[in-house]
Amino acid sequence: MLSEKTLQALNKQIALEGNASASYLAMASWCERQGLNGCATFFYDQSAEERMHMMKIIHYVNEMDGHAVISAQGQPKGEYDSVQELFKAVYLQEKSVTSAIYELLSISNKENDHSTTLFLQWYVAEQREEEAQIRTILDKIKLIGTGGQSLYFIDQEVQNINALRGQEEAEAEEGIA
Ligand code: OFO
Repeated sequence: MLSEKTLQALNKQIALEGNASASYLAMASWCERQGLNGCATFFYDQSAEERMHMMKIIHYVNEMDGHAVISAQGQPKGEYDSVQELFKAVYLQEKSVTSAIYELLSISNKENDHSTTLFLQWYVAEQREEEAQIRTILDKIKLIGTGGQSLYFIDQEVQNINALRGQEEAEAEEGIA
């Protein structure tokens, strides 16, 4: 059974994950129009992941006899001046989701809600990985610079990350990782 405070915070997190999914979808669409196919694939996949994060919380809340509420989402930002600006926005977005997860954890701790605290551990690890991945991309973007073919090389780097991610997922499915 969830306390009212925890339920409210979890419902807020459902909205945040849903917003993140919509925001990544808009970014994917922007990248696709720019011919950045590696980046577009990255964000389409990321959007699907965020939706999965949202779904996990919805199922958890309902399993705990709460009521998972789905709130309306505003239109996500769909235009960027550069791929650099876009990835900086992603990093800020992920950091704010991490803060929201920490906030949720401090509520569940205060409420002695061990089940929710345990449930949230997965999100803590996920956020750490996501932030690290975006920092890696930002570092590469900085190294590549803004020269003539920089967009091509940035897209290639992100495509390499997609390939690695696909490989890790396949290994995890086979129980290797
Ligand atoms: Fe939901 O993983 Fe980031 O935001």
